[in-house]
Amino acid sequence: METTYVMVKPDGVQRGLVGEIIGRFEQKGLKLVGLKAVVPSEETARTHYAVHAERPFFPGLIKFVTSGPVVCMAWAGKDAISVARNLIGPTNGREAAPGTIRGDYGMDIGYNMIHGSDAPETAEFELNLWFPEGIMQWDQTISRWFYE
Ligand code: IDP
Ligand code: MG
Repeated sequence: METTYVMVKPDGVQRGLVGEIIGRFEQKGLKLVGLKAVVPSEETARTHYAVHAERPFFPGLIKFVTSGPVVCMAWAGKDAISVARNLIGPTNGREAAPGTIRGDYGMDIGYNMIHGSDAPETAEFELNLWFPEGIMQWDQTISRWFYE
């Protein structure tokens, strides 16, 4: 079992896509183990995207992601990191396949509505960053109908 960090970015919140996005993860069979909305501090945003600090789009990305509320989520399940990335789709919405979140709702690289951790190490780092209080442990009784 893995846990991944997923975040609806300010454009997704502004566009009223929070319910739609959460619904996709629920219907897929992932288990919700963390959920909150925050307006990110500049420090948290810079730490989250530190790997991109030298890229030309970095200042704009930090301005964008701190511009309003984001919805922070932790989702658990078998291979949750890749399952979530597959639901999200590639970075550029114009190139993302229909059926993915970015493919269905996005038209750009920067405004792509949602973040998902890309590896176990980044998931752990991001979960600690956004959920320092920890995430939930609970028994999802329906999970036996998702896994053989
Ligand atoms: P990912 O979110 O699909 O993992 P990354 O390459 O890790 O994509 O980039 C992180 C985020 O930075 C993207 O989701 C997007 O919001 C933003 N970003 C990446 N490349 C560009 C760009 O060329 N212009 C503007 N924003 C970008
Ligand atoms: Mg990335």
